Amino acid sequence: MRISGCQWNHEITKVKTSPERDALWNRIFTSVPLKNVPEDHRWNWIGIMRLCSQLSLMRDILLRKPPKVVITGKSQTGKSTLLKYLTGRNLGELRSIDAFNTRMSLQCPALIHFNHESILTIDIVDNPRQDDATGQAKTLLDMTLNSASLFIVVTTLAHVNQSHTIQLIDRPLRETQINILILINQIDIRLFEESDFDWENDEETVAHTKIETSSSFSAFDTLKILIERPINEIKSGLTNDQAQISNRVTIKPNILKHFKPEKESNLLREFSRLEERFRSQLSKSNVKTWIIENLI
Ligand SMILES: Nc1nc2c(ncn2[C@@H]2O[C@H](COP(=O)(O)OP(=O)(O)OP(=O)(O)O)[C@@H](O)[C@H]2O)c(=O)[nH]1
Ligand SMILES: [Mg+2]
Repeated sequence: MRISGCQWNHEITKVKTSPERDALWNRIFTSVPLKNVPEDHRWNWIGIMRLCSQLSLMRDILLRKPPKVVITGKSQTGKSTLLKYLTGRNLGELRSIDAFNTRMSLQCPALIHFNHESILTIDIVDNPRQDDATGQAKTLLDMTLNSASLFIVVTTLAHVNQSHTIQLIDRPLRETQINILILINQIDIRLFEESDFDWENDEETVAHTKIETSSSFSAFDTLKILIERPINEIKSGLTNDQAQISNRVTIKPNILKHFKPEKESNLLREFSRLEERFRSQLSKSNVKTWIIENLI
């Protein structure tokens, strides 16, 4: 980067002929090591300097405009919770006081670490719920979708059907090339309803109960059954080309932030302890992995 910023770099990378090159070389480089570079190696050096300039330019472009990841979905599905996870920013202070809803589109930078030492800089946009009657949220979404690199729709199993999800991804699927993640969030809520553990016990007892390895309840299998219907509904509800859908649309179940009560937390820990595949399928880090896979 320092090489590309030097005045001499601009001059030497413009030369066309060998005599021009050597005249400039001898004038610019008056000290070792560049002063002593033999004439037949000088074009190689100039090639490296040109590369440095190009890399520096690319870096500037990337720094000025990080890829934009746009989050949307219905009310209270976990959009702002996802923004907080990705950016570390809690935007709760920007909510209205009487209702806990996000009221405007908010853009925040996020650093995604990958391959141990690499960092990807992105902008995350959190949108207001897409189920208000004013149409304002839709306009905001249209604006933020402009120049978006990735699109995330957060939904849950609480909705009677997934027609809102289908509506939300229909346009970006038809009018853009961007890839889409549908996050089926708050899986914990339905999972607890499905599990048949003894809820009559007092909090304290349940919080320390261990599930027997021999228990017939499989959180992983239950999860598979729970998400089967919404996944099929989304896939069959989309009218776009099926190959496009399978290339561009990913559907993942998730738990972004589970219940506070001790007994639910304990149960979730137990499910994860008994079935590693359950834990890995619901891990929040899957969202980061998807972002990296789709941007790099
Ligand atoms: N149980 C459970 N609660 C969750 C999960 N993810 C988020 N929540 C909770 O769900 C509530 C709504 O989350 P938000 O992130 O504010 O939802 P939102 O989609 O931004 O809501 P709006 O801005 O109103 O559209 C909060 O109380 C979260 O703590 C989850 O995976 N499980
Ligand atoms: Mg919100």
